Amino acid sequence: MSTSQPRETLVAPNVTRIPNALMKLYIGNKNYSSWSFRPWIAMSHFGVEFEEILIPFNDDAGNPEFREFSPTGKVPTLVDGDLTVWESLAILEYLADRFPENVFWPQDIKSRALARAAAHEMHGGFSSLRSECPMNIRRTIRAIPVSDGVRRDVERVEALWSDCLERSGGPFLFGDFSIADAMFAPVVNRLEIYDLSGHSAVAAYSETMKGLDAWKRWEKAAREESWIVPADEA
Ligand SMILES: N[C@@H](CCC(=O)N[C@@H](CS)C(=O)NCC(=O)O)C(=O)O
Repeated sequence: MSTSQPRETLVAPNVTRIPNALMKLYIGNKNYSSWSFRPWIAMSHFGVEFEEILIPFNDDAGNPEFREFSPTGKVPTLVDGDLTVWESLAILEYLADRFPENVFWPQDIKSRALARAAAHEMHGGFSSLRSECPMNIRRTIRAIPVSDGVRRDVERVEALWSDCLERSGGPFLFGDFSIADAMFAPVVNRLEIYDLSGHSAVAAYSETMKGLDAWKRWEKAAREESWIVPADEA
């Protein structure tokens, strides 16, 4: 009797098989590219198969090569067959539509509304925190002088995260991992490496995020990179 298994049983249950060519996710340096980290961690967490194409920054802002696949000249960019999707949050929304069996957003309508509000707030806000405190996975924890704008951003993150965690009961912002967590992943790194918060909800949530297998894989790869972007070494 044959001992071979039907193919389906050899596939991890959370891996979505894509019939044709793999989707391509173009990203920048794992150590610094905070926008790239967002769709990457969600796709990796949910087991969506994709081809990662990493093109390192060759100057402070990016790489002229990004223009070859991205209409904005920025990463991340997702290419799915003849479709190109730019903007991290639009990519995540597309994935939620494309793979409805993976629950990218909370299922409850009110929680979903709040998760979308949090994700959009991250996408369009926190400009002081983003500009003064770049994501830097390899950096060892060291405080830097920060503006009042950064302090206000951190207070808002603390209030938002503690409110979400209290409502949902955690361990992620809306209970299970969702797009909202993917959007805030780089903030977890920023609060830690610049020693910006002593809030207990931040500490607990950060441990949850850093415990994700997908986080560990991104972090390992970032530590193995050797590119240095001086503008992001605050
Ligand atoms: N709003 C965009 C921001 C993308 C972005 O700024 N990406 C950076 C890398 S993390 C980039 O490609 N910079 C190149 C440039 O600005 O020329 C998104 O959400 O995807």
